[in-house]
Amino acid sequence: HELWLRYRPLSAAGQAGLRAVARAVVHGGPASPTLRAAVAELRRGVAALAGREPPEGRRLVPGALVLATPEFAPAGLQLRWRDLGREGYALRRTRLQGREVTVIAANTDLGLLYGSFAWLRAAQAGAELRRLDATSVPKVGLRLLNHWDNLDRSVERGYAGASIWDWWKLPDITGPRYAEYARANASIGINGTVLNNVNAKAESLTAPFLAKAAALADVFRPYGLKVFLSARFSAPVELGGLKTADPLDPAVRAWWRAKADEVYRAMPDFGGFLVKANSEGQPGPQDYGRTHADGANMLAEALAPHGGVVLWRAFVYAHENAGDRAGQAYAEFQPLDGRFAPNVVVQVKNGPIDFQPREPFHPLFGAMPRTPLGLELQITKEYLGFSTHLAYLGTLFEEVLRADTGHGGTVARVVDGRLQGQRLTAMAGVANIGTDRNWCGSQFDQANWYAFGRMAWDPDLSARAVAEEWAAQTFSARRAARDAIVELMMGSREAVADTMTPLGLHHLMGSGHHYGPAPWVDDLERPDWNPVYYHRAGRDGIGFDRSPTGSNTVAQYAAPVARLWADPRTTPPALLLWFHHLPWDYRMPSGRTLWAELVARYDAGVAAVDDMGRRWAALRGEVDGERHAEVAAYLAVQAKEARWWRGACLGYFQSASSLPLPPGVRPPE
Ligand code: GCW
Repeated sequence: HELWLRYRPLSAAGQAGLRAVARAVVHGGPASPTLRAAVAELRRGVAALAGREPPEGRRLVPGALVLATPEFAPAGLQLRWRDLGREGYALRRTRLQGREVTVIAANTDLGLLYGSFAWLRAAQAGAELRRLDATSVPKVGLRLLNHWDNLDRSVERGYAGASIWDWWKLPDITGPRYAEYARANASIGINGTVLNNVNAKAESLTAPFLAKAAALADVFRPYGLKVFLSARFSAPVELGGLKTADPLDPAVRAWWRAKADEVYRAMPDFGGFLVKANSEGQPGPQDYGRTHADGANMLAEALAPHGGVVLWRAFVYAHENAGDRAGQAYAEFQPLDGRFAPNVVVQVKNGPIDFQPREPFHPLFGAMPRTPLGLELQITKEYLGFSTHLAYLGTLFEEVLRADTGHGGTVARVVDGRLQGQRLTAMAGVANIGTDRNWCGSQFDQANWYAFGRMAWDPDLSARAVAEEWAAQTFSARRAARDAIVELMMGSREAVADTMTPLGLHHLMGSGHHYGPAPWVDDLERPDWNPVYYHRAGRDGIGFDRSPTGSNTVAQYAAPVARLWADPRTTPPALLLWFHHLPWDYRMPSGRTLWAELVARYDAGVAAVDDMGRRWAALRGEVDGERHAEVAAYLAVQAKEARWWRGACLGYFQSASSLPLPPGVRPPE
């Protein structure tokens, strides 16, 4: 339960090397709580890694770790402070006043804390600490966890126990766990957290709950973690007794202004509101004939005097707008480009449907150049086998961040603001954290929290580099073992995509819970909840036609992308059935028919999961027995369920295609 902050002892040589560069932790004091956290982390980390705790001091002794800010910069230190911004840091081995020291430098104490964690990371990665010269500044401003935690401590799409927010005992009892949570977030650069579910209850904005949130904010503050809240759009009616929540109504606007003032009295550094409006039955401005911009701007006006932001979600769909669900967010939001107040971020899920094992990137990225667009990723694995299946999501995050939008740059460049000159930038990850002893429901799910934080700080980090860091800190710094774990992680998400929804299929999961196969379901109250709506399998073929002959939502992409994906011949096989409805005998690039390819992909999924099990078994002895056994047990479940998926999907699709299984393929058990 120490997550990636285990600080296991280094080898004897490593320990000697580390001691030599960490003889003391030197700072200028008087120490703020944040600086105290940095000093404590360095001392604790070195003590555990090197077996000796460095003393804290003020004198520049040889081999010191020096925490420097512009106010406390040892004579002789030359740095381009301005380049470090508010949260960045520099790590530099240098000679100061005739002594070899390591400087961790930043403009703020929070930068020092981030730098301290980075230095400890480098120490564990076996970096050459005597030649350190690195600078890092976060590329994205708001790096947020979104908890879908309810006030009764249930967690929507949470698979790691109950909510860690013990609302009943707050605000008086804050326990050690909240500080551990904040510390873990700081270690990977996460600087904000939305405490409650986007399917929000108005109660979360009442005085008693604000006091509870404020108690958490007090614990989080030293770690640079700001509190945000999900706001229910109709709160003025539910809490304020108003007749309407119309965003253009002066009384409604006044209510929100007063509410914002109250929130900031409780939490002077409150981050802002996250809002899900007019989506899946949630109230919103469209209930009053207004637009998303009208709603967001009203809240923005209330928060602006305090420096708060509105994160307004673009995850909207309603079955009244019959047609292709994948096109609704673009249709509602793109025309509003340029109409949002400057402190509004439109928060867009990575893909146009809903956190599937694979989706194309969302067509809004790049298409709203005058609006800050935040990227919302899901860390919790709602559609990827909950916490029982192993799927490292770093590769999924990397795939969307590196996707070329066709608007002149990648999704990463839109999100970090560089492509379109945005200064307000955000990445959000739907948290997978709960009361389970391992925090996340499984050992490997911790990697997804880790990867989200690291890639929000730097969207250009590779999934592999992040997996290497995580595996070394979490399991083993021994190169061979680490690499074997990384290999297993790198293929794991593809294995899940093949197991469940290969070739661009999507939303075949059991209704409601989203676990396990249910491609046959066709009787839910909303057509766009039925798997049959998405796969459209029949005698004639399979897939959702989003090309010009179908819903044509492919046209929402920039021309270079739309042109490629409008034609099955130039659509990557991994997205083929997302954009096209094709006959079963369609010839794939592999030379197989589509039907044979589908069978081959489901087989590949099973084989990959079996292979993960074998690779993990070979690591026995490299990983402590308890965690080894736990992961092995989970992988056995996954192997069983990969067969369940293959059998159910191929059996069902065969009933639709009426084709025999391709020669040489055994019927699924
Ligand atoms: O599809 C969904 C999930 C819902 C979730 C929604 C959303 C919070 O199944 O549980 O609600 O996405 O993102 O708003």
